[in-house]
Amino acid sequence: MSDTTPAAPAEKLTKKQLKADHPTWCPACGDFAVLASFFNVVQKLGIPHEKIVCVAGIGCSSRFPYFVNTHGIHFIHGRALPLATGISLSRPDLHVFVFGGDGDGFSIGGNHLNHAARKNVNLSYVVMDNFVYGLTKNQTSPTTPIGQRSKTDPRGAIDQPINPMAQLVSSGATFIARTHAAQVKHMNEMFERAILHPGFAVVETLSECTMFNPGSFDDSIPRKGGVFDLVDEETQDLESIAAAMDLSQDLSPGKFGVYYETKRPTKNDLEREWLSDAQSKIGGLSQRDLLKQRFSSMR
Ligand SMILES: Cc1ncc(C[n+]2csc(CCOP(=O)(O)OP(=O)(O)O)c2C)c(N)n1
Ligand code: SF4
Ligand SMILES: [Mg+2]
Repeated sequence: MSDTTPAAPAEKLTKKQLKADHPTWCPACGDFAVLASFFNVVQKLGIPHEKIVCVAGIGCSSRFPYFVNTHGIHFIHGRALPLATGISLSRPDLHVFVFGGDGDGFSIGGNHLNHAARKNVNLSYVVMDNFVYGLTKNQTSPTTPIGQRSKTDPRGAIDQPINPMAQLVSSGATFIARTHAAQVKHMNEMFERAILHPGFAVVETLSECTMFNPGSFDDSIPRKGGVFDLVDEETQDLESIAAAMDLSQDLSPGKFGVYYETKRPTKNDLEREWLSDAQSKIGGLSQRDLLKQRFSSMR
């Protein structure tokens, strides 16, 4: 949650104002629903238009910033989080969103994910997980199930996939939820809670790649014979890492909802505190001079 969320804007933001280019995703790609949900929730919360920043790496899902009319950056594959961290720390008045895929977030960007999460950088991160590299036309991703065929594993994936929820729980993120692009109401609710959370909030969103992995998430779509099983927040201890880890052990299709939610000082707050403390001790140096002094002491 940024310092300005959910400040009431002077005028209600419309979808027309938020929309940019027509998305170039394939027909029925799950990412369309994620985009629609983003529009809904941002409008509902009344985040001021000029305070929204969308950052992404590379991938079909990472094309997100092109399709929204906000500040935005389409950055290097796997590097959206470090860039977004800099934006969040230097401009606490902005609400920073990061969008990307399973490859961008858990493969090439996996290490950045761990560090942005443990530092509790104030931002909202949506991983659109389709169990495949979509943009590069069907390679095995870190979440591809064993046995699933792709161009890199024509006889079926042989490597143990990562468990995204277990990885997120162990990363130190302070808000972790799981949703499904075909369950719009639930996805809206998860995004809204993530946006309102102060700190590193991540929503793992199953988003079907209709081109290279059709039907992949049918087992959690009731109208296709699946089960959409929700986390029972009456009985689940949302502040327990152990309970969240337990939940994450079975993701086939597993539970949907908030796995973990806690309050911990953000890096933004801690750094701001450190800076003003240092400034008052050293006699009103600017942040830039303070930084220069730090660097020269390291020579
Ligand atoms: C440094 C670097 N390595 C590899 C690539 C090629 N590449 C582009 S997108 C991508 C994977 C995309 O998969 P994912 O993040 O799951 O997004 P999706 O397309 O499935 O939404 C890869 C390997 C690249 N652009 N840059
Ligand atoms: S290739 Fe897959 S992920 Fe990419 S736009 Fe098409 S359906 Fe969506
Ligand atoms: Mg993918």
